[in-house]
Amino acid sequence: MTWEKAVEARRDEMSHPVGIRLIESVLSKQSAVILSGDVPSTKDLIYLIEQVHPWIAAVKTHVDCMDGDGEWSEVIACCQEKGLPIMEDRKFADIGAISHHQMLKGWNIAGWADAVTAHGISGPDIIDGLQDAWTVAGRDGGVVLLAQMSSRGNLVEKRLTEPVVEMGSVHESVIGYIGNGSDPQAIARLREIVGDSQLILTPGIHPDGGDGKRGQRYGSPDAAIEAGADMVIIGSAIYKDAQPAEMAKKCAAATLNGFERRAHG
Ligand code: 6AU
Repeated sequence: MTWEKAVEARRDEMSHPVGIRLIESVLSKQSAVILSGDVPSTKDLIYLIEQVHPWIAAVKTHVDCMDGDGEWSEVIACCQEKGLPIMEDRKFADIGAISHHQMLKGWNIAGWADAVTAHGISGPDIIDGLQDAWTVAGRDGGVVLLAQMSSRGNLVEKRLTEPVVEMGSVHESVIGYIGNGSDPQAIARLREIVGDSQLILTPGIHPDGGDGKRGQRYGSPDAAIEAGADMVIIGSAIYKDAQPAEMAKKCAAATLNGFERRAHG
């Protein structure tokens, strides 16, 4: 089976419009890379996206980590122009009512994010709170719950993986989960629990593997996809490289290789 057939099969298993859109983006961009745009400013982010957009399928943001030397609306416009869905990595964790407000006030995340990350620690009402905010904004949006983490010693993987997936599996708005990209065996275990109807997106990805700063751990993009991830989230490996476009291209090719290996494995 080719990588294309393997990804088309994944698209057919999705039911949420945002899940379908993400997988269609993988097909059209021939890349399962989500760019984690953790650069210092909006200008830097736009410059980075301009360089690497042919080899990425989506952009993940930390809107609250940007120096305001430009308008956030320019980042949104840039992603829209390149056909890139945006996932805001807000890691919502509060009660449902406050998460709802956090989506609509401040950065007005519901107004532009196609997906957001959230912890399951506060219980299932957080998902309704986030979903209702998109309804108010008149937009489709999908929640990605943290079922594992890539950081050393995290408690999510120790205690919460099964309960989080149990919570997310009964909720239409949950399009998928964050998995631990540094550990292919952990990804394979997560895939077994999740099944095929939801996505697994994995940060903690660097072609060189090894450990990153402040407890971050890395695995390779092809191994993560082969183990069961649908898309890999890559930040510093791309934006710190001397040639970000070349690195993005290399990572994109590795993800397709991962799909082929999974199909033949
Ligand atoms: O590729 P990096 O290490 O430069 O960046 C990884 C990105 C960062 C983290 O906030 C995020 O991925 N992340 C997440 C997410 C996406 O939720 C979870 C996690 O366990 N580890 C992780 O690094 O923007």
